[in-house]
Amino acid sequence: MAATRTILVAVAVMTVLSTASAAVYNVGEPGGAWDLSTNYGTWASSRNFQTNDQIVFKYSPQAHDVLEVSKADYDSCSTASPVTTLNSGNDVVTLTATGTRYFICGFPGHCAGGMKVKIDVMPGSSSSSPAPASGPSASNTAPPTLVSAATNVEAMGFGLVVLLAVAGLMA
Ligand code: CU1
Repeated sequence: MAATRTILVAVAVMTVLSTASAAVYNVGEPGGAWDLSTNYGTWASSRNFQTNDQIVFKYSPQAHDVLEVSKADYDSCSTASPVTTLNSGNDVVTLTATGTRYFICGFPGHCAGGMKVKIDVMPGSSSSSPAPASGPSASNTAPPTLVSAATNVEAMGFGLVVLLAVAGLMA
């Protein structure tokens, strides 16, 4: 029984560690939303996005949508080949990996009018390695970080299996 309790505590600690750093950001808030009047450069630069955080685009689907695009399409406001198209009006995007992600509005003229946001995703604080201070050129550090993110996901999955096994034993 003591062993069971130890496992439960370990699982609880692991769960807390793996979720403590996740944050949810409503794009443009406070003071704005996913609209034509928010300066997203200012909005994004004052926030520190980390892996496992979520960003939420809230808007009227009749007025806007959200396209995730490549850097080139972001720069040129091209809507021709989006990576992903979101149009629910309440779109949740989980920042699963480090790197930069690019989002624009696909409605004619809206991207050129300022509806474009780029999200630089840094390693989460649950990672044991310190966040690189290199900023925009951080893309060359992506491979090791991706490995560590995968390990975290595996650890979470393992924790879940242990929890289920313990629950089975106790039932
Ligand atoms: Cu729009």
